[in-house]
This record gives sequence, C-alpha cells and structure tokens, in this order.
Amino acid sequence: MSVRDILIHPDPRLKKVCAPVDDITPDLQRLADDMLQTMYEAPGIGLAAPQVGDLRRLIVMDCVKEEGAEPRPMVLFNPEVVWASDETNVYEEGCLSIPDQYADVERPAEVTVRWIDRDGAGQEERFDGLWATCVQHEIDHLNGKLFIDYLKPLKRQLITRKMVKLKRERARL
Ligand code: K2U
Ligand code: ZN
Repeated sequence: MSVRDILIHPDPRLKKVCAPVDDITPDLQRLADDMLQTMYEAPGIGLAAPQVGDLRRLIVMDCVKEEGAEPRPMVLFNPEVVWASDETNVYEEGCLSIPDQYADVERPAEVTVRWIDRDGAGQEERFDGLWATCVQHEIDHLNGKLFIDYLKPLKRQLITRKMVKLKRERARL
C-alpha cells in the first residue's frame, strides 16, 4: 500500500463531479486500501478519491474515535444519499484538503446511504452523529463541493487566500 499525496484547495480537480465506477477491479481495491492508509496517517476520519487526484466516485471512512474501540474501516463506491432527516446538526468541520481551517456547517442529522462495497456487493445503511456528517462531507467531495462552499463568500475567500499562501510556501520548500 502507498500513502498518497492529498491535494490542497484551490485545485481544479477538487471542483469536478467524479465519474461512477462500473466494476470493482483490483486497481480500485488497491486505491481504496491506499486511501484508508492515507486517511489513518493524516489523521482523518474520511477521505474522498478526488482528494488524492482520482476523479472516480469512491470514499473511505472510519469515524470510530473511542480509544481502544475496534476500528471500522469502510469503503463506499458510488455512494448516494437515498433519505435525509428534516432534523439537522451543526458540526465544526475541517477538511484534509483545507488544513487547519474549521467552520460550522449545518447538515441533516441522519442519512440513509446506498453504495457498492469493496467486494462489489450492494449495501444500504442509516448513519447518524459524526458518521452522518462525515459521509455527507465525503459525498460532497465527489460532486466537487467543499465545506467552505457553505460559508459566506467573505469567509470562503479568506480561507482560500490562506491556502494559496500555504501552497506557495510549500512549493518553496
Ligand atoms: O474529507 C476530508 O477532508 C476528511 C475529513 C472528514 C470530515 C470533516 C469534517 C467532519 C467530519 C469528517 C477529515 O477527517 S478532517 C479531520 C477531522 C477529524 C475528526 C473530526 C472532524 C474532522
Ligand atoms: Zn474534506
């Protein structure tokens, strides 16, 4: 497995609508495994394929945060929200492609998601809590949407300017 580089906003690949996958090939299973390793090492609790420069509809998640609890690595191909609660939650979100920037985002508190798993089987599950926030954040990535797109324009521009500066400094290293 190889840890992949995570793209930093602004990057045109993070604004693209990603393509559905047809069949689950060994290449896609390897990408999913690399994304899980990249996510754990970041560390993060979710990661979407466009964040590592691959414009296909694949996300990985593991929102288990309790110390010592069994991790639950999840691989979701072509994930889609098929139901969302009217009730919403506000969570202070971050993003591995927008390092060290956090802002409150309101989203449905519970969602039912359908996807194809790592073995090619169809799955459906209802998520709540941090899992619900995370899976919506990741599916947004597959549609070229970042959490800063929910913020007021001035706040979004401030964060984007900070990222442009960060990328310039990283390029100099
Ligand atoms: O997509 C990503 O950039 C991964 C995010 C997913 C995420 C963001 C906000 C809320 C839930 C999930 C990373 O995991 S950011 C790091 C992080 C870790 C724990 C809680 C919130 C954010
Ligand atoms: Zn993100």
